Amino acid sequence: MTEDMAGGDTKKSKANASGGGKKKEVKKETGLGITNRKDDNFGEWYSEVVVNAELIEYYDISGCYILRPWAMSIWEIMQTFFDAEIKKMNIQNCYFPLFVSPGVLQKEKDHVEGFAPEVAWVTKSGESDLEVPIAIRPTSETVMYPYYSKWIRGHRDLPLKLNQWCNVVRWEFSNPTPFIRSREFLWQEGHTAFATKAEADAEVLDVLELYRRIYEEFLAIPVVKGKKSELEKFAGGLYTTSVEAFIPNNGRGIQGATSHCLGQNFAKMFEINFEDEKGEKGMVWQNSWAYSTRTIGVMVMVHGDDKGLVLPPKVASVQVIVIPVPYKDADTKGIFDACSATVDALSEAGIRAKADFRDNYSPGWKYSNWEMKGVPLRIEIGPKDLANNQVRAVRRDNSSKIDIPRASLVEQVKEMLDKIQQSLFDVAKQKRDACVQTVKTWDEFVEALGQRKLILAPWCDEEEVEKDVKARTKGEMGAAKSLCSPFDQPELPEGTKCFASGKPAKKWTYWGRSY
Ligand code: 87F
Repeated sequence: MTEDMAGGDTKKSKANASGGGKKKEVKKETGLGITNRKDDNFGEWYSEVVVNAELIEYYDISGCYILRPWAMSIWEIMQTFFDAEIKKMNIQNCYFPLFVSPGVLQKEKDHVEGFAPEVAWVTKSGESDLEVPIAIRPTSETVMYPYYSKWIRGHRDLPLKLNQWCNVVRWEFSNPTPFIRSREFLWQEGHTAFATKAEADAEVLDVLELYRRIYEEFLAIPVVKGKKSELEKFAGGLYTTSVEAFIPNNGRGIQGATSHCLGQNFAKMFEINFEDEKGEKGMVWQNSWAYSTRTIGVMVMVHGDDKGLVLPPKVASVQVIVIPVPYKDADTKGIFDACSATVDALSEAGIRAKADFRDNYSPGWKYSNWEMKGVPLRIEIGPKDLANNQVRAVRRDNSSKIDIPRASLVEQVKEMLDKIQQSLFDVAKQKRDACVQTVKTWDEFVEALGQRKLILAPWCDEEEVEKDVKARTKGEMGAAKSLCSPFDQPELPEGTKCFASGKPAKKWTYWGRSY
Protein backbone atom coordinates (compact mmCIF):
# COMPACT_ATOMS: atom_id res chain seq x y z
CA MET A 1 0.00 0.00 0.00
CA THR A 2 2.97 2.31 0.48
CA GLU A 3 2.95 3.63 -3.03
CA ASP A 4 -0.58 4.83 -2.52
CA MET A 5 0.21 6.51 0.75
CA ALA A 6 2.89 8.60 -0.91
CA GLY A 7 2.00 11.62 -2.94
CA GLY A 8 -0.47 13.01 -0.47
CA ASP A 9 -2.78 14.63 -2.98
CA THR A 10 -5.92 14.87 -0.88
CA LYS A 11 -8.83 16.45 -2.70
CA LYS A 12 -10.82 17.02 0.40
CA SER A 13 -13.61 19.08 -1.06
CA LYS A 14 -14.67 16.36 -3.48
CA ALA A 15 -14.91 13.71 -0.81
CA ASN A 16 -18.65 14.00 -0.43
CA ALA A 17 -19.55 13.67 -4.06
CA SER A 18 -23.00 15.06 -3.52
CA GLY A 19 -21.66 18.14 -1.75
CA GLY A 20 -22.52 21.66 -2.76
CA GLY A 21 -21.07 24.50 -0.70
CA LYS A 22 -23.60 24.08 2.06
CA LYS A 23 -22.94 20.39 2.54
CA LYS A 24 -19.24 21.02 2.85
CA GLU A 25 -19.92 23.40 5.71
CA VAL A 26 -22.02 20.80 7.49
CA LYS A 27 -19.30 18.25 6.98
CA LYS A 28 -16.70 20.51 8.53
CA GLU A 29 -18.81 21.24 11.55
CA THR A 30 -19.69 17.65 12.31
CA GLY A 31 -16.57 15.87 11.21
CA LEU A 32 -18.74 13.67 9.03
CA GLY A 33 -17.49 12.31 5.74
CA ILE A 34 -14.37 10.81 4.25
CA THR A 35 -11.77 13.36 3.13
CA ASN A 36 -9.61 11.04 1.00
CA ARG A 37 -10.94 9.60 -2.22
CA LYS A 38 -10.58 5.91 -2.92
CA ASP A 39 -9.19 6.45 -6.41
CA ASP A 40 -6.75 9.20 -5.45
CA ASN A 41 -5.24 8.09 -2.21
CA PHE A 42 -6.17 4.53 -1.50
CA GLY A 43 -4.07 3.92 1.62
CA GLU A 44 -5.27 7.06 3.39
CA TRP A 45 -8.82 6.39 2.28
CA TYR A 46 -8.69 2.90 3.82
CA SER A 47 -7.37 4.15 7.16
CA GLU A 48 -10.05 6.79 7.26
CA VAL A 49 -12.89 4.39 6.42
CA VAL A 50 -12.03 1.75 9.02
CA VAL A 51 -11.92 4.42 11.73
CA ASN A 52 -14.86 6.59 10.65
CA ALA A 53 -17.11 3.59 10.06
CA GLU A 54 -16.33 2.61 13.66
CA LEU A 55 -14.82 -0.73 12.74
CA ILE A 56 -11.43 0.08 14.27
CA GLU A 57 -9.90 2.29 16.88
CA TYR A 58 -6.17 2.79 16.79
CA TYR A 59 -4.30 1.57 19.85
CA ASP A 60 -1.13 2.84 21.49
CA ILE A 61 0.88 -0.20 20.39
CA SER A 62 1.81 -0.11 16.71
CA GLY A 63 0.16 -2.82 14.66
CA CYS A 64 -2.52 -3.48 17.28
CA TYR A 65 -6.09 -2.32 16.78
CA ILE A 66 -9.31 -2.31 18.75
CA LEU A 67 -12.08 -4.20 16.97
CA ARG A 68 -15.22 -2.24 17.73
CA PRO A 69 -18.70 -3.81 17.84
CA TRP A 70 -19.35 -2.90 14.19
CA ALA A 71 -16.35 -5.04 13.14
CA MET A 72 -16.98 -7.77 15.68
CA SER A 73 -20.55 -8.24 14.44
CA ILE A 74 -19.26 -8.97 10.92
CA TRP A 75 -16.75 -11.46 12.32
CA GLU A 76 -19.48 -13.16 14.36
CA ILE A 77 -21.78 -13.60 11.37
CA MET A 78 -19.03 -15.34 9.40
CA GLN A 79 -18.09 -17.33 12.48
CA THR A 80 -21.66 -18.56 12.95
CA PHE A 81 -21.74 -19.82 9.36
CA PHE A 82 -18.31 -21.44 9.37
CA ASP A 83 -18.69 -22.98 12.81
CA ALA A 84 -21.97 -24.66 11.83
CA GLU A 85 -20.45 -25.95 8.58
CA ILE A 86 -17.39 -27.51 10.19
CA LYS A 87 -19.58 -29.11 12.84
CA LYS A 88 -21.47 -30.80 10.00
CA MET A 89 -18.06 -32.19 9.00
CA ASN A 90 -17.64 -33.57 12.55
CA ILE A 91 -14.90 -31.12 13.39
CA GLN A 92 -14.90 -30.25 17.10
CA ASN A 93 -13.94 -27.03 18.81
CA CYS A 94 -11.29 -26.91 21.50
CA TYR A 95 -9.00 -24.38 23.10
CA PHE A 96 -5.26 -24.74 23.62
CA PRO A 97 -3.13 -22.32 25.66
CA LEU A 98 -1.77 -19.06 24.32
CA PHE A 99 1.77 -19.82 25.51
CA VAL A 100 4.32 -22.09 23.89
CA SER A 101 7.33 -23.54 25.67
CA PRO A 102 10.58 -22.83 23.83
CA GLY A 103 11.52 -26.50 23.62
CA VAL A 104 8.46 -27.50 21.69
CA LEU A 105 8.63 -24.42 19.47
CA GLN A 106 12.16 -25.39 18.42
CA LYS A 107 11.00 -28.90 17.58
CA GLU A 108 9.91 -27.91 14.14
CA LYS A 109 12.84 -25.57 13.68
CA ASP A 110 13.13 -26.24 9.97
CA HIS A 111 10.12 -24.15 9.15
CA VAL A 112 10.09 -22.01 12.30
CA GLU A 113 13.52 -20.66 11.37
CA GLY A 114 12.14 -18.31 8.75
CA PHE A 115 9.35 -17.17 11.06
CA ALA A 116 11.50 -16.78 14.21
CA PRO A 117 11.84 -12.97 14.07
CA GLU A 118 8.05 -12.68 14.30
CA VAL A 119 7.68 -14.72 17.48
CA ALA A 120 6.89 -12.60 20.57
CA TRP A 121 8.23 -13.73 23.96
CA VAL A 122 7.25 -13.17 27.57
CA THR A 123 10.44 -12.78 29.57
CA LYS A 124 9.28 -11.33 32.87
CA SER A 125 6.64 -11.60 35.55
CA GLY A 126 6.54 -8.41 37.53
CA GLU A 127 10.14 -7.42 38.15
CA SER A 128 11.69 -10.86 37.98
CA ASP A 129 12.94 -12.61 34.88
CA LEU A 130 11.19 -15.84 34.02
CA GLU A 131 13.44 -18.86 34.42
CA VAL A 132 12.51 -19.87 30.91
CA PRO A 133 11.04 -17.31 28.49
CA ILE A 134 7.69 -18.31 27.05
CA ALA A 135 6.58 -17.72 23.45
CA ILE A 136 3.15 -16.43 22.44
CA ARG A 137 1.55 -18.61 19.74
CA PRO A 138 2.00 -17.34 16.19
CA THR A 139 0.06 -20.47 15.11
CA SER A 140 -0.58 -23.63 17.13
CA GLU A 141 1.09 -26.61 15.44
CA THR A 142 3.71 -26.93 18.16
CA VAL A 143 1.15 -26.34 20.89
CA MET A 144 -1.28 -28.98 19.70
CA TYR A 145 0.66 -31.76 18.04
CA PRO A 146 2.42 -33.14 21.14
CA TYR A 147 -1.09 -33.91 22.41
CA TYR A 148 -2.15 -35.41 19.10
CA SER A 149 0.74 -37.79 19.60
CA LYS A 150 -0.60 -38.66 23.05
CA TRP A 151 -4.27 -38.96 22.01
CA ILE A 152 -3.81 -40.93 18.82
CA ARG A 153 -2.90 -44.57 19.46
CA GLY A 154 -4.94 -46.74 17.13
CA HIS A 155 -7.01 -46.39 13.97
CA ARG A 156 -10.10 -45.98 16.14
CA ASP A 157 -8.72 -42.65 17.36
CA LEU A 158 -8.80 -41.36 13.79
CA PRO A 159 -9.74 -39.11 12.25
CA LEU A 160 -8.99 -36.47 14.91
CA LYS A 161 -10.53 -33.22 13.73
CA LEU A 162 -10.14 -30.13 15.93
CA ASN A 163 -10.60 -26.43 15.43
CA GLN A 164 -10.03 -23.46 17.65
CA TRP A 165 -11.21 -19.87 17.48
CA CYS A 166 -8.48 -17.75 18.96
CA ASN A 167 -6.04 -14.88 18.67
CA VAL A 168 -2.44 -15.23 17.48
CA VAL A 169 0.49 -12.84 17.62
CA ARG A 170 3.04 -12.30 14.85
CA TRP A 171 5.40 -9.43 15.44
CA GLU A 172 5.37 -8.09 11.89
CA PHE A 173 7.77 -5.32 10.99
CA SER A 174 6.48 -4.28 7.61
CA ASN A 175 3.79 -1.66 7.29
CA PRO A 176 0.97 -2.67 9.67
CA THR A 177 -2.53 -2.20 8.25
CA PRO A 178 -5.79 -2.70 10.18
CA PHE A 179 -7.28 -6.17 9.49
CA ILE A 180 -4.83 -6.82 6.66
CA ARG A 181 -1.58 -7.03 8.56
CA SER A 182 -1.85 -6.61 12.32
CA ARG A 183 0.41 -7.96 15.05
CA GLU A 184 -2.45 -9.66 16.83
CA PHE A 185 -5.41 -11.04 14.94
CA LEU A 186 -8.38 -13.34 15.35
CA TRP A 187 -8.73 -16.50 13.32
CA GLN A 188 -9.89 -20.05 13.38
CA GLU A 189 -7.24 -22.70 12.98
CA GLY A 190 -8.26 -26.21 12.06
CA HIS A 191 -5.87 -29.11 12.68
CA THR A 192 -6.91 -32.57 11.55
CA ALA A 193 -5.29 -36.00 11.39
CA PHE A 194 -6.31 -38.96 9.22
CA ALA A 195 -5.28 -42.54 8.58
CA THR A 196 -5.04 -41.99 4.83
CA LYS A 197 -3.83 -39.32 2.44
CA ALA A 198 -7.04 -39.62 0.42
CA GLU A 199 -9.12 -38.45 3.39
CA ALA A 200 -6.76 -35.54 4.03
CA ASP A 201 -6.81 -34.51 0.36
CA ALA A 202 -10.61 -34.49 0.31
CA GLU A 203 -10.85 -32.35 3.43
CA VAL A 204 -8.40 -29.77 2.10
CA LEU A 205 -10.84 -29.07 -0.73
CA ASP A 206 -13.98 -29.23 1.41
CA VAL A 207 -12.58 -26.54 3.70
CA LEU A 208 -11.35 -24.45 0.77
CA GLU A 209 -14.91 -24.49 -0.58
CA LEU A 210 -16.14 -23.08 2.75
CA TYR A 211 -13.58 -20.29 2.41
CA ARG A 212 -14.81 -19.58 -1.11
CA ARG A 213 -18.33 -19.35 0.23
CA ILE A 214 -17.32 -16.92 2.98
CA TYR A 215 -15.77 -14.63 0.38
CA GLU A 216 -18.25 -15.03 -2.45
CA GLU A 217 -21.57 -15.66 -0.69
CA PHE A 218 -21.06 -13.58 2.44
CA LEU A 219 -18.55 -10.88 1.59
CA ALA A 220 -19.55 -10.70 -2.11
CA ILE A 221 -15.90 -10.86 -3.15
CA PRO A 222 -14.82 -13.03 -6.11
CA VAL A 223 -11.87 -15.31 -5.34
CA VAL A 224 -9.71 -17.76 -7.25
CA LYS A 225 -9.24 -21.21 -5.77
CA GLY A 226 -5.88 -22.71 -6.49
CA LYS A 227 -2.59 -24.24 -5.42
CA LYS A 228 0.41 -22.31 -4.16
CA SER A 229 3.84 -22.68 -5.74
CA GLU A 230 6.62 -24.53 -3.92
CA LEU A 231 8.12 -21.18 -2.96
CA GLU A 232 4.87 -19.72 -1.63
CA LYS A 233 3.43 -22.80 0.09
CA PHE A 234 3.66 -23.36 3.85
CA ALA A 235 7.18 -24.74 4.16
CA GLY A 236 6.19 -27.22 6.85
CA GLY A 237 3.54 -28.84 4.69
CA LEU A 238 3.13 -30.99 1.60
CA TYR A 239 1.02 -28.60 -0.45
CA THR A 240 -0.97 -25.43 0.14
CA THR A 241 -4.26 -24.38 -1.41
CA SER A 242 -5.75 -20.93 -1.07
CA VAL A 243 -8.46 -18.55 -2.12
CA GLU A 244 -6.96 -15.42 -3.65
CA ALA A 245 -8.70 -12.06 -3.85
CA PHE A 246 -7.62 -8.96 -5.73
CA ILE A 247 -7.73 -5.25 -4.89
CA PRO A 248 -8.26 -3.35 -8.17
CA ASN A 249 -7.37 0.03 -6.65
CA ASN A 250 -3.75 -0.82 -6.02
CA GLY A 251 -3.41 -3.90 -8.19
CA ARG A 252 -2.46 -6.17 -5.33
CA GLY A 253 -3.40 -9.79 -4.88
CA ILE A 254 -4.28 -10.86 -1.37
CA GLN A 255 -4.38 -14.36 0.08
CA GLY A 256 -7.86 -14.75 1.51
CA ALA A 257 -7.48 -18.02 3.42
CA THR A 258 -5.38 -21.17 3.23
CA SER A 259 -6.00 -24.89 3.47
CA HIS A 260 -2.84 -27.01 3.76
CA CYS A 261 -2.19 -30.68 3.42
CA LEU A 262 0.73 -31.19 5.80
CA GLY A 263 1.45 -34.69 4.61
CA GLN A 264 3.36 -36.66 7.25
CA ASN A 265 6.01 -34.05 8.07
CA PHE A 266 4.57 -33.11 11.45
CA ALA A 267 3.66 -36.72 12.20
CA LYS A 268 7.36 -37.54 11.89
CA MET A 269 8.49 -34.60 14.04
CA PHE A 270 5.91 -35.14 16.75
CA GLU A 271 5.68 -38.92 16.47
CA ILE A 272 1.98 -39.03 15.73
CA ASN A 273 1.68 -42.76 15.02
CA PHE A 274 -1.15 -45.26 15.08
CA GLU A 275 -1.76 -48.97 14.73
CA ASP A 276 -3.96 -49.83 11.76
CA GLU A 277 -6.57 -52.62 11.45
CA LYS A 278 -3.88 -55.15 10.62
CA GLY A 279 -1.84 -54.22 13.67
CA GLU A 280 0.75 -52.39 11.56
CA LYS A 281 2.29 -49.07 12.55
CA GLY A 282 1.36 -46.06 10.46
CA MET A 283 1.93 -42.34 10.53
CA VAL A 284 -1.03 -39.95 10.34
CA TRP A 285 -1.75 -37.60 7.45
CA GLN A 286 -2.50 -34.08 8.61
CA ASN A 287 -4.14 -30.88 7.42
CA SER A 288 -4.30 -27.38 8.80
CA TRP A 289 -6.40 -24.46 7.63
CA ALA A 290 -7.27 -20.94 8.65
CA TYR A 291 -9.07 -17.73 7.82
CA SER A 292 -8.72 -14.56 9.83
CA THR A 293 -10.08 -11.07 10.45
CA ARG A 294 -8.16 -10.12 7.29
CA THR A 295 -11.43 -11.05 5.52
CA ILE A 296 -12.97 -7.83 6.88
CA GLY A 297 -10.15 -5.69 5.50
CA VAL A 298 -10.55 -7.20 2.04
CA MET A 299 -14.28 -6.44 2.20
CA VAL A 300 -13.63 -2.80 3.10
CA MET A 301 -11.12 -2.43 0.27
CA VAL A 302 -13.26 -4.10 -2.38
CA HIS A 303 -16.67 -2.54 -1.68
CA GLY A 304 -16.00 0.74 0.13
CA ASP A 305 -16.49 4.04 -1.70
CA ASP A 306 -16.04 7.78 -1.18
CA LYS A 307 -18.91 7.86 1.30
CA GLY A 308 -17.33 5.15 3.44
CA LEU A 309 -18.00 1.49 4.11
CA VAL A 310 -20.35 -0.59 1.97
CA LEU A 311 -21.58 -3.72 3.72
CA PRO A 312 -22.95 -6.74 1.85
CA PRO A 313 -26.37 -7.48 3.43
CA LYS A 314 -25.33 -11.00 4.46
CA VAL A 315 -22.69 -9.69 6.87
CA ALA A 316 -24.42 -6.47 7.98
CA SER A 317 -25.58 -6.52 11.60
CA VAL A 318 -27.95 -3.71 10.59
CA GLN A 319 -29.33 -4.46 7.14
CA VAL A 320 -31.96 -1.75 7.14
CA ILE A 321 -31.79 1.57 8.98
CA VAL A 322 -35.12 3.33 9.36
CA ILE A 323 -34.94 7.11 9.69
CA PRO A 324 -37.87 9.35 10.58
CA VAL A 325 -38.02 12.57 8.58
CA PRO A 326 -40.34 14.82 10.58
CA TYR A 327 -41.21 18.30 9.32
CA LYS A 328 -42.16 21.22 11.52
CA ASP A 329 -45.93 20.84 11.49
CA ALA A 330 -46.05 17.20 10.54
CA ASP A 331 -47.53 14.41 12.60
CA THR A 332 -44.26 13.52 14.32
CA LYS A 333 -45.78 10.85 16.48
CA GLY A 334 -47.41 9.26 13.43
CA ILE A 335 -44.04 9.18 11.67
CA PHE A 336 -42.23 7.70 14.66
CA ASP A 337 -44.92 5.05 15.06
CA ALA A 338 -44.64 4.16 11.38
CA CYS A 339 -40.87 3.77 11.83
CA SER A 340 -41.34 1.46 14.80
CA ALA A 341 -43.96 -0.56 12.95
CA THR A 342 -41.60 -0.86 9.98
CA VAL A 343 -38.76 -2.14 12.16
CA ASP A 344 -41.11 -4.59 13.86
CA ALA A 345 -42.43 -5.96 10.58
CA LEU A 346 -38.93 -6.39 9.14
CA SER A 347 -37.51 -7.91 12.34
CA GLU A 348 -40.36 -10.38 12.50
CA ALA A 349 -39.45 -11.50 8.98
CA GLY A 350 -35.85 -12.10 10.08
CA ILE A 351 -34.43 -8.93 8.56
CA ARG A 352 -31.93 -7.08 10.77
CA ALA A 353 -33.56 -3.65 11.02
CA LYS A 354 -33.16 -0.72 13.37
CA ALA A 355 -34.64 2.77 13.71
CA ASP A 356 -32.54 5.85 14.42
CA PHE A 357 -34.67 7.96 16.76
CA ARG A 358 -31.81 10.11 18.06
CA ASP A 359 -33.20 13.60 18.55
CA ASN A 360 -29.86 15.43 18.53
CA TYR A 361 -29.12 14.79 14.84
CA SER A 362 -30.87 15.91 11.67
CA PRO A 363 -32.13 13.35 9.15
CA GLY A 364 -29.40 14.48 6.71
CA TRP A 365 -26.70 13.88 9.27
CA LYS A 366 -28.11 10.44 9.97
CA TYR A 367 -28.13 9.60 6.25
CA SER A 368 -24.41 10.37 5.99
CA ASN A 369 -23.64 8.59 9.22
CA TRP A 370 -25.28 5.32 8.21
CA GLU A 371 -23.82 5.59 4.72
CA MET A 372 -20.41 5.90 6.30
CA LYS A 373 -21.14 2.78 8.33
CA GLY A 374 -22.19 0.97 5.18
CA VAL A 375 -25.75 -0.08 6.04
CA PRO A 376 -27.11 -1.65 2.83
CA LEU A 377 -30.58 -0.12 2.84
CA ARG A 378 -32.01 3.08 4.29
CA ILE A 379 -35.72 3.58 4.78
CA GLU A 380 -36.97 7.16 5.15
CA ILE A 381 -40.43 7.92 6.45
CA GLY A 382 -41.71 11.50 6.14
CA PRO A 383 -45.16 13.14 6.12
CA LYS A 384 -45.78 12.33 2.47
CA ASP A 385 -44.86 8.68 2.98
CA LEU A 386 -47.14 8.54 6.00
CA ALA A 387 -50.01 10.02 4.00
CA ASN A 388 -49.48 7.58 1.12
CA ASN A 389 -48.94 4.58 3.38
CA GLN A 390 -45.52 3.96 1.87
CA VAL A 391 -41.84 4.18 2.75
CA ARG A 392 -38.89 5.42 0.72
CA ALA A 393 -36.01 2.95 0.33
CA VAL A 394 -32.50 4.05 -0.68
CA ARG A 395 -29.77 1.59 -1.64
CA ARG A 396 -26.30 2.19 -0.20
CA ASP A 397 -24.47 0.55 -3.11
CA ASN A 398 -25.93 2.60 -5.99
CA SER A 399 -28.05 5.33 -4.31
CA SER A 400 -31.19 4.24 -6.20
CA LYS A 401 -34.46 5.17 -4.51
CA ILE A 402 -37.86 3.54 -4.64
CA ASP A 403 -41.15 4.03 -2.84
CA ILE A 404 -42.50 0.85 -1.29
CA PRO A 405 -46.17 0.47 -0.27
CA ARG A 406 -46.28 -0.68 3.34
CA ALA A 407 -48.46 -3.60 2.30
CA SER A 408 -45.57 -5.19 0.40
CA LEU A 409 -42.76 -3.93 2.65
CA VAL A 410 -41.23 -7.21 3.79
CA GLU A 411 -41.37 -8.83 0.40
CA GLN A 412 -39.79 -5.91 -1.42
CA VAL A 413 -37.12 -5.23 1.18
CA LYS A 414 -36.09 -8.89 1.07
CA GLU A 415 -35.86 -8.68 -2.68
CA MET A 416 -33.80 -5.49 -2.55
CA LEU A 417 -31.34 -6.95 -0.05
CA ASP A 418 -30.86 -9.98 -2.29
CA LYS A 419 -30.32 -7.69 -5.25
CA ILE A 420 -27.76 -5.60 -3.37
CA GLN A 421 -25.87 -8.71 -2.33
CA GLN A 422 -25.80 -10.01 -5.91
CA SER A 423 -24.98 -6.64 -7.42
CA LEU A 424 -22.03 -6.08 -5.06
CA PHE A 425 -20.60 -9.40 -6.17
CA ASP A 426 -21.25 -8.72 -9.85
CA VAL A 427 -19.66 -5.27 -9.75
CA ALA A 428 -16.66 -6.56 -7.80
CA LYS A 429 -16.24 -9.41 -10.27
CA GLN A 430 -16.49 -7.07 -13.22
CA LYS A 431 -13.77 -4.85 -11.75
CA ARG A 432 -11.58 -7.82 -10.88
CA ASP A 433 -12.00 -9.40 -14.30
CA ALA A 434 -11.18 -6.10 -16.00
CA CYS A 435 -7.79 -6.26 -14.22
CA VAL A 436 -6.94 -9.78 -15.37
CA GLN A 437 -4.33 -9.75 -18.10
CA THR A 438 -3.16 -12.87 -19.87
CA VAL A 439 0.47 -12.63 -20.96
CA LYS A 440 2.81 -14.92 -22.88
CA THR A 441 6.14 -13.14 -22.75
CA TRP A 442 8.38 -11.40 -20.23
CA ASP A 443 7.85 -8.02 -21.90
CA GLU A 444 4.08 -8.38 -21.71
CA PHE A 445 4.45 -9.45 -18.10
CA VAL A 446 6.47 -6.36 -17.15
CA GLU A 447 4.04 -4.07 -18.93
CA ALA A 448 1.01 -5.66 -17.22
CA LEU A 449 2.75 -5.44 -13.85
CA GLY A 450 3.29 -1.73 -14.45
CA GLN A 451 -0.45 -1.43 -15.11
CA ARG A 452 -1.21 -3.15 -11.78
CA LYS A 453 -2.84 -6.13 -13.38
CA LEU A 454 -3.67 -9.55 -12.07
CA ILE A 455 -1.49 -11.50 -14.46
CA LEU A 456 -2.27 -14.96 -15.80
CA ALA A 457 0.82 -16.49 -17.38
CA PRO A 458 2.01 -19.89 -18.62
CA TRP A 459 4.76 -21.10 -16.28
CA CYS A 460 7.31 -23.89 -16.14
CA ASP A 461 6.61 -24.30 -12.38
CA GLU A 462 10.28 -24.17 -11.38
CA GLU A 463 11.28 -22.68 -8.05
CA GLU A 464 14.44 -21.10 -9.44
CA VAL A 465 12.41 -19.31 -12.09
CA GLU A 466 10.04 -17.86 -9.50
CA LYS A 467 13.03 -16.63 -7.47
CA ASP A 468 14.33 -15.05 -10.64
CA VAL A 469 10.99 -13.33 -11.31
CA LYS A 470 11.09 -11.92 -7.80
CA ALA A 471 14.64 -10.68 -8.24
CA ARG A 472 13.94 -9.11 -11.63
CA THR A 473 10.83 -7.25 -10.41
CA LYS A 474 12.26 -6.03 -7.12
CA GLY A 475 11.57 -2.34 -6.54
CA GLU A 476 9.87 0.25 -4.42
CA MET A 477 6.45 -1.30 -4.84
CA GLY A 478 7.62 -4.78 -3.91
CA ALA A 479 8.42 -7.75 -6.10
CA ALA A 480 5.94 -9.77 -8.10
CA LYS A 481 5.27 -13.33 -7.01
CA SER A 482 3.03 -16.19 -7.94
CA LEU A 483 -0.40 -16.01 -6.28
CA CYS A 484 -1.73 -19.43 -7.22
CA SER A 485 -2.23 -21.87 -10.03
CA PRO A 486 -6.00 -21.90 -10.45
CA PHE A 487 -7.72 -25.28 -10.22
CA ASP A 488 -9.80 -24.05 -13.10
CA GLN A 489 -7.05 -24.11 -15.77
CA PRO A 490 -7.55 -22.58 -19.20
CA GLU A 491 -6.38 -24.74 -22.06
CA LEU A 492 -2.60 -24.80 -22.40
CA PRO A 493 -1.76 -25.40 -26.07
CA GLU A 494 1.04 -27.86 -26.86
CA GLY A 495 4.34 -26.04 -27.16
CA THR A 496 3.41 -23.05 -24.98
CA LYS A 497 6.52 -21.52 -23.38
CA CYS A 498 7.03 -20.22 -19.85
CA PHE A 499 6.70 -16.43 -19.80
CA ALA A 500 9.82 -16.08 -17.65
CA SER A 501 12.20 -18.87 -18.65
CA GLY A 502 11.14 -19.84 -22.17
CA LYS A 503 11.08 -23.49 -21.06
CA PRO A 504 7.99 -25.57 -21.81
CA ALA A 505 5.09 -24.29 -19.70
CA LYS A 506 3.40 -26.74 -17.32
CA LYS A 507 0.45 -24.67 -16.10
CA TRP A 508 -1.29 -21.31 -16.02
CA THR A 509 -0.46 -19.34 -12.89
CA TYR A 510 -1.64 -16.01 -11.48
CA TRP A 511 1.08 -13.48 -10.70
CA GLY A 512 1.18 -10.01 -9.27
CA ARG A 513 2.24 -7.82 -6.42
CA SER A 514 0.52 -8.86 -3.26
CA TYR A 515 -0.05 -8.10 0.39
C1 87F B 1 5.01 -16.86 12.25
C2 87F B 1 5.83 -17.22 13.32
C3 87F B 1 6.04 -18.56 13.59
C4 87F B 1 3.08 -18.41 9.68
C5 87F B 1 4.42 -17.83 11.47
O1 87F B 1 -1.49 -21.35 7.61
C6 87F B 1 5.46 -19.55 12.81
C7 87F B 1 4.65 -19.19 11.75
O2 87F B 1 4.17 -21.37 11.08
C8 87F B 1 4.02 -20.16 10.90
N1 87F B 1 3.62 -17.47 10.42
N2 87F B 1 3.25 -19.73 9.90
C9 87F B 1 2.56 -20.67 9.02
C10 87F B 1 1.20 -21.06 9.54
C11 87F B 1 0.74 -22.33 8.92
C12 87F B 1 -0.65 -22.81 9.25
N3 87F B 1 -0.95 -22.88 10.66
C13 87F B 1 -2.27 -23.32 11.02
C14 87F B 1 -1.73 -22.07 8.53
C15 87F B 1 -3.12 -22.41 8.89
C16 87F B 1 -3.36 -22.56 10.35
